[in-house]
Amino acid sequence: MANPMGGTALPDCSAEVREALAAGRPVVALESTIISHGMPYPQNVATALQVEGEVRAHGAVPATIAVVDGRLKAGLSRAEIESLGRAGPSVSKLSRRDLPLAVAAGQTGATTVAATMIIAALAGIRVFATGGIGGVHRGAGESFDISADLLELVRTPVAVVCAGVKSILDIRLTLEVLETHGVPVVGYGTDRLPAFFARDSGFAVDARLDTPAQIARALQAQWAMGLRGGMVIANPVPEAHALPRAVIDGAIEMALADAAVQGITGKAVTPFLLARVNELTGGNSLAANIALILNNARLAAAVAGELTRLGG
Ligand code: PSU
Ligand code: MN
Repeated sequence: MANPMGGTALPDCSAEVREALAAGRPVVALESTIISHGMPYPQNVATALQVEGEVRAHGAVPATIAVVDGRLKAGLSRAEIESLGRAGPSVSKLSRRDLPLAVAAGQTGATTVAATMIIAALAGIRVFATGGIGGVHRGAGESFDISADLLELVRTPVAVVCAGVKSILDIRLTLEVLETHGVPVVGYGTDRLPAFFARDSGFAVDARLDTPAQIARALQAQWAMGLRGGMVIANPVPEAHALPRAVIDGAIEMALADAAVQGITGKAVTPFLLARVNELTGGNSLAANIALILNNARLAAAVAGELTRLGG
């Protein structure tokens, strides 16, 4: 039997995820690079489990996604989450191009937004919550460094609920790429694209939608037309946890300078910048990071619920 992407491979779903999908109940995909590379241990494991709890508390089943011993997984055990979190950045970071190689070699790795979208789509999951997506890096005119996350949003039908785009990236160019390829960027309760730690990046979104039901209807309309891609659902960090622009901008400038001096390139760039910004901003940014992920998990659960009510 063909999977939804036209191939034959299907992910291993946890019993809970399998039963929910079979019964048409809402499921929310969660990524694992945020666990291994996005936050320090042990807060990464505690947060991953808390995010799963938040999805459940809002009526959906969480499916944390990774590759374990060469198997595509949708729904990790506590022990698997603990092991990815403990291993941290020593775990492979798997994006689209890494997936076939990891499967063939029987490897274990954490999935980026792109790879998580692929495995979610294979499992039949349509809504995904994370912190921030990858995008066009500053200086991409020279480096050509554009995250595979953007091209995955172009071709894979999964809605990504995030807190916008972190300003380690060139936000203007990231929006241009999404526009060129026809990926809608929606603001939840806002006209402004959030910039992860900040509620306003200085750029507008394509549309403001104020309820999960409106978001679900937009997704249903997109997929009913046969437009295959995803959608960015940008959900601003809760007011109480937003960080001042000056604090963040200073840390980002320093992190970018350090990356240039150390000659960091390729898939190492984003994890390096994330870790450096986390170090430089300390506990405040970690608290904001946790708060915004929980906030995204709640919205994603509500959107997934509305989507199942629409029969999507
Ligand atoms: N941006 C964040 N937090 C993250 C990431 C990006 O603010 O954790 C991670 C996600 O897993 C994302 C990946 O998919 O980095 C993008 O990496 P790259 O730029 O190499 O495609
Ligand atoms: Mn890159």
